[in-house]
Amino acid sequence: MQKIDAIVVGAGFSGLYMLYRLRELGLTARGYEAGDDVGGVWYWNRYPGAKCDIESVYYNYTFSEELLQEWTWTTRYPDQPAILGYLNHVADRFDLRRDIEFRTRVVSAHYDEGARRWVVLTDRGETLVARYFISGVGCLSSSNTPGFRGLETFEGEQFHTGNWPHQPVDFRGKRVGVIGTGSSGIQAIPEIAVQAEHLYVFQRTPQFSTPAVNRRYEPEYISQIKANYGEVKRAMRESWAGTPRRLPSLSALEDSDEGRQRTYEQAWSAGGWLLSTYKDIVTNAEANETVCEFIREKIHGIVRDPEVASRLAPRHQYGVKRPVLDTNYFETFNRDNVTLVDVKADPIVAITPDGLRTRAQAYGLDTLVFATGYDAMTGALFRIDIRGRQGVTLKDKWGDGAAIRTYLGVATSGFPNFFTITGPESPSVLSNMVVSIEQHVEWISDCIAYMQARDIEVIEPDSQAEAGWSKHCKEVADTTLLPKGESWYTGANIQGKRMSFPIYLAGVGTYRTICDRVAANGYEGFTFQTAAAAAV
Ligand code: NA7
Repeated sequence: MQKIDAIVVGAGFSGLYMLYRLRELGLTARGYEAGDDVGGVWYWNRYPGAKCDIESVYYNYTFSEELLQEWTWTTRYPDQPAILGYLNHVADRFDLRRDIEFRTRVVSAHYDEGARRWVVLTDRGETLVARYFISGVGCLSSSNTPGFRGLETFEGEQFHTGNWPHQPVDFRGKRVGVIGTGSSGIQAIPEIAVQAEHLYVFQRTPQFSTPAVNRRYEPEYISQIKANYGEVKRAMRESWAGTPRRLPSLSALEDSDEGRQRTYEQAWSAGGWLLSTYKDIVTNAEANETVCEFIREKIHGIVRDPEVASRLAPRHQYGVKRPVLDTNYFETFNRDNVTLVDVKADPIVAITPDGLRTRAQAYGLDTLVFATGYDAMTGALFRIDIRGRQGVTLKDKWGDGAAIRTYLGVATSGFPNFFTITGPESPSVLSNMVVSIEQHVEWISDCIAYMQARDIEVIEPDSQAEAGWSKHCKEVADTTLLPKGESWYTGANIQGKRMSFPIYLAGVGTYRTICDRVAANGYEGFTFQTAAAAAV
């Protein structure tokens, strides 16, 4: 049985940087990754059109000035191959692969209270003992394929966007069905439509999507950013969402009708989300409705068939389901080879050997694409049998009707020396993930360095501090429209999952200040034990 200092699960943005920092501290660390190589979600999400909707120049690590200077993004929004290329470059540059076991899943991690160590078992039968157990599993990495009746009988090819083959899929001459119109479906649909003989889009909930207006970067812009990365980095870290953009101080309701129209038109033409057009888009239902109305009108302006346009026009509030950025999504429904099927009105009853059957009709299909999303936030953590003190599983503590409880979204009581990078109740998916990941990794490694320097062996949040954090997280979320939405944010997309809103919404700048204050105050809210087991 091998003994090491730390085990890190996942080799995406989180795992790679965590390994780098642990190595800097002189610790022995091992990473485990189910994929063949580095990349995390960007390793698996290879579907046509897969792209990040944070602008490239902000979607990278900022810890190394040399890395910032030597890497050059070519387009405003990075596509999957570009991001995977970047992460491969990082892994090579810092020689990280030598500490990672690929094609290996962590099956279980049990805390041994006597030894004060995590005993970790992999699907290759390897057992390791480590002081620290660190999750870099990501928030959107446990894919969800609904249990449609007859799924296994389908005789054509089927794919999930979150686990796409390495070779391009050829849709030419095929009748293709895409189920799901979230970010993945909306990115893939225009790309598949230009190849397929016919594309059927099975939509349950229409989604708000605005143009990305992706483009190649001008070399002058890149030079300017590179010359100012220090300032850009500071602005990202102090911001709400992890990009330098600031929220305006004007309410949508204070502006005139013409002013609002102008603002929304400008934002639509510039590309990107319309969330930060006014200060109260996600906090005030009336303000929110003004932007919903604008986007619905745009959809009616783009889609020629008014009936199809109506079916594509969302009725929920903008932002309560994650809004999407697209390239030619609504335009795609003007093509003769594309059919929109409303599966809320006419639900899917079964997958059949030769296609799919809704209540009213049968659709012959050669290829089925599931763009049906993820068991977000907790799904990937629950896939591992994680047991803390007294054998309590993380699932017992957080799942099956119990509520998620964390301290700062980075640790949870009863699970000593267990850290969750961008865990539930941190800003995570409502921020630029890379900024949040860097902040968590740096906070965790500083904490470990603090412990090592003081001969502290065990850290664990106390349950009162934890209850306080969860309450605060909920209070902040309740000032917005988001917790009531039926979305993967709240777990409403997974049958039987308890609805909650485990995302800290005060913004990455505020969150960083709180985490830094906790550290500066000797990690207040945590308890420590020294090697001699005396509480300090
Ligand atoms: P999402 O955003 O969860 O979208 C999943 C889509 O699949 C959504 O349209 C769902 O409809 C639909 N869905 C899920 N289950 C079913 C069933 N049973 N029948 C029909 N349709 C279904 O996942 P994505 O992969 O697109 O995006 C996830 C995130 O990754 C994204 O937000 C970015 O942050 C990156 P619903 O809306 O639930 O009615």
